[in-house]
Amino acid sequence: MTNAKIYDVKPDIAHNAHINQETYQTLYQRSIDEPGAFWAEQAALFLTWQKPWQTVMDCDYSQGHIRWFEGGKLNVSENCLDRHLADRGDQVAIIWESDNPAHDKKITYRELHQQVCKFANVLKSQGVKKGDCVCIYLPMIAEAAVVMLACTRIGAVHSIVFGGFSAEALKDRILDSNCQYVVCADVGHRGGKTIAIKANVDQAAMACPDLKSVIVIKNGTENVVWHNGRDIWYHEAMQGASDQCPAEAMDAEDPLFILYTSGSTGKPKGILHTTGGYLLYAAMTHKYVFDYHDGDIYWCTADIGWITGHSYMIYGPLCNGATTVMFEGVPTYPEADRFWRIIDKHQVNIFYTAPTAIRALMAQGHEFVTRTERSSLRILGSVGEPINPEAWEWYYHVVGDARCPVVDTWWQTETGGILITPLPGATPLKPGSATLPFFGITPEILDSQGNVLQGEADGVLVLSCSWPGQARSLYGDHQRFIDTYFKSYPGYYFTGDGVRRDEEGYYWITGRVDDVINVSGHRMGTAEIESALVLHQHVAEAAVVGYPHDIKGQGIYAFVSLNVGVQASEELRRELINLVRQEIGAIASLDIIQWTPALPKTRSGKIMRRILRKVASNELDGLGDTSTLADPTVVDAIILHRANQ
Ligand code: 6R9
Repeated sequence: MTNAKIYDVKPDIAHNAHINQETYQTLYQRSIDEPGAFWAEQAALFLTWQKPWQTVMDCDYSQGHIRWFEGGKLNVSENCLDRHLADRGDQVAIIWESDNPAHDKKITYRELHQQVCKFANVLKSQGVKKGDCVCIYLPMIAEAAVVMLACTRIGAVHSIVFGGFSAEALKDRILDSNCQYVVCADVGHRGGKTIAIKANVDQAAMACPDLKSVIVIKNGTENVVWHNGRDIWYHEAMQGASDQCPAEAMDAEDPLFILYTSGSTGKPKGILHTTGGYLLYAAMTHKYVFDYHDGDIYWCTADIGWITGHSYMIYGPLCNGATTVMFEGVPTYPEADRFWRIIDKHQVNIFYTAPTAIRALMAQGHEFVTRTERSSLRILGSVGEPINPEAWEWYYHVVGDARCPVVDTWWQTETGGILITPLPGATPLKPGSATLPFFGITPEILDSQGNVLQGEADGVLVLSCSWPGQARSLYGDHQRFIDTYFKSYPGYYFTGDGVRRDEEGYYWITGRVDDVINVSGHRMGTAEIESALVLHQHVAEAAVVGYPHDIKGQGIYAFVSLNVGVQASEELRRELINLVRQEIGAIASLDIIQWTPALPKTRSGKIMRRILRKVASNELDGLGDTSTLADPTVVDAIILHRANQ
């Protein structure tokens, strides 16, 4: 990587930036040398506390024990709303852009505050108490922000389930987090299509006996099936609700939300984030990574169902008093210029999206971009998976007209906020590299034996120090938290990602080193997909791996062996694709199914995924040692079938 292209910091950006090259160095050093003092200063700077904390941090990775600002009291909705009212009550907090380009709406901080207080009272009237978990299953409508903030106002814990997940996946998540309340919409709108939402809740609810109420936001015109005594219309409940609701004083370490993400085993993990540290980290990274200034119009295209939507569409921006754009639709509807049109329409200054979207739009040709102005843009961001240099260059040159730094931000659901990233006024950019650590972040690279590698190196990415935004546990399973993140390399948080560090100390994320694949920026456990496949009566065994895909980053490749006597057919292929979509959701769409008489296994019966990954990626020369296989001829058969596809 010695010859990687470098884009120097732009003088005009550096001139106005919160952080320049020099302040980055000084502040970074201080954050490492004196973390206690550094984080205490930031916590006082970014947040309004009802009561100061006693201890800045108390962390012991061997026990998965992570605590920040214990004893401190604050409320998230108060930080995101109330404290802004005096200065910016009439400023727009949320610009909501409908799927239909003719519709949008603007909600001021004062209006948002009022709606949040009202809905907090609705939740209370339904019996929701501090510490209760509320499941949110919503499309990208502005009310989603109201519901999230209303939960935080009364100390309820939200668990957002991405609207694209199936009824089955929703049910698993409702049960795992013991949610007794669900907030949903009747329908959603995406790309001109109507998507059933409540019907999925109804189906999930059949297996959730403890569910007390379902609050439904009316978002469409069609009639929905109604369950009297359980279902409540949001608009009706809001009508009678008071707009006065004191914000609950929460301890910094009280749970804020649970968000499910895939791991390398079948069961999704309920990542638990708490109040003070998470909010501080989201707000601080939002300000510095995007060089956010008062008055900027900021747009993150992520769905609220993912961590990026939580931290960088809602909590970080609103905590900083920003105007945040929320888009209901898709980048290609009505045409492939929709993103750029929205940027022009709302004069967006900071734009944050995913490589998969960039690649998909790049494939549509320059014209969709160049026919728009985009002159308001100042900063571009990328998140979710490694961005290939070609897509980076297109984003930089075509979308940003070579004016706007691209911040390639590496982080995870578990990290709460961005950990490795350029800062626009401080970091020279290398296309494809997430560059350098944020304040307080200490990445290390380990070899497979757990030795720390110095200088230029290639290995697994771990972090030695904690930071305030770090997850605190897996809901209901602290032991699994310890086992997943702190066991393999004692003393470190294990990220599950591979990484390379170049001669200038820049980090290049190389992708997951576990059985997690990243499809269009969505994390998926291969085990979850396999479990879905073997539910089919004709399937004997299945193994799923990722393979390089031009648009999605990784595609899903399934090796399936059928029961004796069953014939493979096009119909069966379709059935399996539908089965996986039904079990997990539309994001889990199989790209390739290869029928195989058997799977390559070791003598102890373990599937040799390494070989399957190579076959799927068409790297047939580098299959490596196959001598430990119980039956090496299986590999030949698999290769033969691949060649015939
Ligand atoms: C924020 C988010 C986390 C996984 C992570 C890594 C991949 C995210 C990346 C990136 C390279 C980037 N990832 N950002 N890889 N460069 N800028 O995406 O969270 O859904 O939990 O996924 O995504 O593999 O481990 P999450």
